[in-house]
Formats: sequence, C-alpha cells, structure tokens
Amino acid sequence: TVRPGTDVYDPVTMAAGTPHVRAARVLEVNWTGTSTVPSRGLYPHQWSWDSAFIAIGLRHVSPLRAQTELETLLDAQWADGRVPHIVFNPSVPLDAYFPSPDFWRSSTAGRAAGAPRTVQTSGIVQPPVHALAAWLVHRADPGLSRARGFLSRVHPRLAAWHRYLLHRRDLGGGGLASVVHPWEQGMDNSPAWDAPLSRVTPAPTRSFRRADLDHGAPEDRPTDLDYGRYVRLAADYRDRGYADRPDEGVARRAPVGGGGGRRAGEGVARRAPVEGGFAVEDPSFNALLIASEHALARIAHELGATGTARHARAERLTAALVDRLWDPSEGLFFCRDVRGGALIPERTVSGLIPLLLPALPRDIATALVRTLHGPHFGLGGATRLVPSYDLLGAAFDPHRYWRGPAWFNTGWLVERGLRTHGEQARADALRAALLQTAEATDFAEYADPYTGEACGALGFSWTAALTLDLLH
Ligand code: 9WN
Repeated sequence: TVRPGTDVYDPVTMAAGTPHVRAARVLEVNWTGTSTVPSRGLYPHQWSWDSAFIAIGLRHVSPLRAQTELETLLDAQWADGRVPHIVFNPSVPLDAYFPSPDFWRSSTAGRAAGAPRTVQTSGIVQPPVHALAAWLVHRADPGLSRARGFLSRVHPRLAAWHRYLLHRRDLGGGGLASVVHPWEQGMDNSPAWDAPLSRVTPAPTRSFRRADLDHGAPEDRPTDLDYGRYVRLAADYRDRGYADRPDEGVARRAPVGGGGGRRAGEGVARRAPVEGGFAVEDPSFNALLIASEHALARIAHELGATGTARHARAERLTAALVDRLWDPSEGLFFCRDVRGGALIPERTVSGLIPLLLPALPRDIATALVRTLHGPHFGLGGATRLVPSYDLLGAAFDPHRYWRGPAWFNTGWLVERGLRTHGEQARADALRAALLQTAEATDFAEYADPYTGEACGALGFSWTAALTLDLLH
C-alpha cells in the first residue's frame, strides 16, 4: 500500500488494483491533509479549478474530504470576492513552482483588494466550477453536509465569488466575465490567446526561472516566449494592486506592514489602465459560470430561499453567451478579444463546453454535436478523445499542452454535455475512451488525441477524480 503523504508517484505500486482503487490511491497520495495537489512534482500547491474537479470525484470516496477541499480553497478568498487560482502551501520550498508567493506578493500587493493575511495566494482566478462542485458534493451525502452546515457556510462565499466575476470582471460591458490572463481561463497556451498575447511585451527570459521544466518535457509545455508574456501580464496586474477597473485604482506599492482591512476602492492613488493588456470573454469560463449559477440557485433553494432570481440570471447569461460568442456559420462558440473587439478565429475545445448547459437552444446544441464529430475535432472518426484544439488548425500540435492534446476535465465536461442533450450513445463512447485512456496512462495530465499516449505529469489528480466520477 501507499502511505498517505508519500511525495513521489510510484508507478509499480500504483498499477495494482481495480480502476476505482487506483484512482482513489492517486487522490490519497496527492492529499495534503486539507486539500489535494494537482500533482506532487509539477504542481505542489492547491489550484482553484483543479480542486473543484477533484471534489467532484472525491465525493465518491470521502464526502468529508471533498467538502474540506472546497472549504480550504474558499478560506483563501479575497475580500473583493475573488477566489485565487493558487493557494500556496507554506511548507513547500519557494523554488518548487514558479511563479511563487514572492512573485505574487498577495498579502502586500493585494491588500487593497482584500487578500488574506494568513495565507499566500496568487492574485488571478480560474474558472468558477466551485458552486457546481459544492452542489454535487452536497448531494453525495446530504446528511453529513447538513450536519456540518456545509452549504450554509459555502453559500455566501460562492455568492461573493460570482458577484466579483459578474461585476468587477464584466470588462466588455455585455454581461459576460472576462479573463485578464491566460492562466485564468485554465488553458494556458491555447492558440486562441496568440493574437491578444502578441500585443504584450514579454518579460526577459533571464528575469525568471521556469520550475515547470524540472518536471515536464519542454516540447510538452508552453514556450519561453509564452512564459515571458505570462510573467509580464501577471506582474503588471500585481503592480496595479490587482485592480480590475479604473475606479478601483490603488497605490502602486502597498506599504509593507500596518494598515490592514482596506477593501477594493479605498485609498485610491492610481487608476488602473483599461486599454492594452489582455481581456478575453471565453466560452468555457462563462459556461462554467452559468452552470455554477444554476447550482447556486439549487443551493439557495436547499437553504430555504427560492433561487428563482439566480436561475433567471443564468438564463440571461446564456443569452449573452449566445449573443456575444456564438458563430452560427461555424457551429461553434469563439473567444472575444475585448481589447480588439472581435471574435478570435481559432477553434478550441472551449467553444464546445457550453454544450454542458441544459437550457442551450436546441439548434445550437445540435450544431455543437455536429462540430464535435466533424473534421475539426474528429470525435468518433479521427479521434476517440476530444482534442483541445482544431485538428486541422495551423497551430495544432498533438503534444504541446493546450494546443492539441486531449485533457480529461474538458472531456468530462463534453461527456456531460452529450448526455444532457440526449446523445447517450456518443456519451457512452466518449466515457469508455476517457476511462480506458486514464487507466492506461496512469492518470496522465493529458494525452495525445490520436494515440492516447501519456503527456505531462502522471498521477494527476483531476484525471483520477473524474475517472472516479465516470465510474459511478
Ligand atoms: C498555471 C494545475 C494547473 C491547471 C491549468 C493548467 C496548468 C499552471 C501551469 O496547471 O496551469 O496555472 O503552471 O502550467 O494549464 O489548467 O489548473 O493543474
């Protein structure tokens, strides 16, 4: 057996047992006592959307751990409502992951936005899968959830999180949330970012050290040029106090020590620029927000409120998603470059994720299913998995991270979408391929969409967690 807390992935021990046992063991090994790391080597802290997917699988093994996973993340929420994309583990050496806490400086640079004082975090966000996860975790063991007051504790935090996204992040003015960094959307080097990122001056390569290359093959990871731009964007955001809008400008350098308790908008000394930078409305990010709005309505209902207003808001958001990001001639949703003002003509898996939404107009769901099985994504033809990017696209690369490989979280979301829209046979085929590939690759981070070959880290938590969910 593998002892909890063992910090290396051992393929020999991990290979024994049923798929359920093996997947549960990955989550056991990656459990820190209060949350689960995405992978022991490459990602040794807590990541936001990883924790949501992990909780969705963990609920089948330990509803208590699944609740704790989400509670630990929400304990690091900022006063302005944002849920940070990384919560740092203070016992992990600074050089184990870049960018580390001394880059983000949340407790000083993020003070005006209400960063917590007791824990170090990043200052950007990730997709809002959390309310959906909280609802599914509650449903796995409602008795335990009620006894612990789980929903009543997470509900106000999730509501503040959505409020942040819907108000502070409506940078395009059309009702959708924008991401201000590729890491926020979760598909770091998607070709959809190439055009908006080309306007960003990269930080010099020598100004940072890429700890990811200690664990991942360079040809499977983003390039140095991409990293230079990620660093520049994050450093600029940090240097304006993580302010999102001009009326939230804050002192460029928050004083170290003293002060305390200021919230966004207080102590205005400098205005945040609205031009330049990176701001994108992404279909997957917003579809997950909508799914989570519906989940939050159910949570509110469970707690004695009606939830009607929230369902209505989710429907308005769905209309905005269609209005702003749907391209009927392509049968796909696209990202909108808020600074440039136009849709970004790259076909990515993000454009398929709105299939998750039950209230999507019937003709749009039908067109998405057609696109998924057509030449650009090849499901059921050229591939058995869902590639992250257009198989025929100029930037396609079957191994380079989000520029082609198939990922398990997006595959799981598409599988749910197919089932939601009555495509049971297609959903069954995708489920079988996901399970087979997850097991054969020792729960790899991602896979070559043609061959199923493992890429990135092994023993990856959301792959194991979503395997558990598909097995139930
Ligand atoms: C940056 C943790 C995260 C995932 C992202 C994935 C990758 C980080 C990185 O790993 O991003 O946040 O260092 O590459 O792209 O989706 O949440 O698993």
